[in-house]
Amino acid sequence: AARVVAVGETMAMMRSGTIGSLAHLPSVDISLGGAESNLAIGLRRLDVPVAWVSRVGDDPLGTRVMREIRAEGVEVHCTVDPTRPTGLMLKSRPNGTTTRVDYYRAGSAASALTPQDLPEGLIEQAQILHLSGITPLLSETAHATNVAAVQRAVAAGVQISLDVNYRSRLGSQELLAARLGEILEHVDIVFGGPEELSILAPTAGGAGADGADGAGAAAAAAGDPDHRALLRALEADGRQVVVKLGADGGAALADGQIQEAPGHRVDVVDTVGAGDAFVAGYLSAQLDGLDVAARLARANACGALACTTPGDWEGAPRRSDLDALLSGCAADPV
Ligand code: KDG
Repeated sequence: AARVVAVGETMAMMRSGTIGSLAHLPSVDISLGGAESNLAIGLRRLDVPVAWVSRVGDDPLGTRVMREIRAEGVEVHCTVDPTRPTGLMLKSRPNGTTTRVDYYRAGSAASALTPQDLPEGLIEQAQILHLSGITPLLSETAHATNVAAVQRAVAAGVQISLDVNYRSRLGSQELLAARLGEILEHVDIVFGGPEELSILAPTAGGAGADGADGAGAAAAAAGDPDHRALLRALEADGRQVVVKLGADGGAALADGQIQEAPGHRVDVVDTVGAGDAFVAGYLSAQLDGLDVAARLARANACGALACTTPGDWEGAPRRSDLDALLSGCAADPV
């Protein structure tokens, strides 16, 4: 049985590796991206049995999304919706320093997620349910799906993990705070960049989260909220709060103690998806029974390695990649 169940939208992705506007480039590659399936793939590569729940359209891109995720060894539970298309995301590099993302996901199949899409017994048998702050901004029924998943996890004594993953194009911080506020008291592990955590804990300072890439990569920018204060502000009995600090690594609050771990220096090719790999590293280490320091160390290694290849999930490491990085053999990233 799956030890982790992740719920959320995965979009087909058209991406161009060449610098230039999509207004002129002659070709793109096809891939896929979705924070929760990125996390699922990241966990599977670290040998954790994992299931992913979603909806796709009855179209070739939906088939492709399911095939690719299945091919990674993730158990796929996807409703195929004949009335709506699979969501689409365009990723391009207008110039050498910018990645541009355009969504075509309004009205997508996954935006119509409902509690009926959650298979009977799946969450109940898992150890961790993983949700994100993307789903509640897709639609009211998608939000209701997150709430229903939480209710089922709580009833079955399953731990709940939440990655805030704020996507400003999907809705306001106020709406996200209100919707996540409905489930937060049940969340056992919260992940986010400093600005994302401040959406849940506005009194701890800082505003203006920009979750453009989910990697927390902009975390070191001047004016960021104090991450230790944020961890404390979200502290609750038995809850772990983990802040992603991009190139600076991460910090976690558990059992009243704050642990910090520095990031790895790697040649960065693409930071998108690094935050998902970080979470996969953390959760897999927890499932391996490792302590918080070792969870953070693995999370940082996974986040760093995910940055060394293009793509949102392709660079998620296997255990051998982690061993190579931690023993210093990965000093020449691809
Ligand atoms: O976390 C990486 C994601 O940003 C990407 O894979 C797509 O889920 C996605 C989103 O909503 O941007």
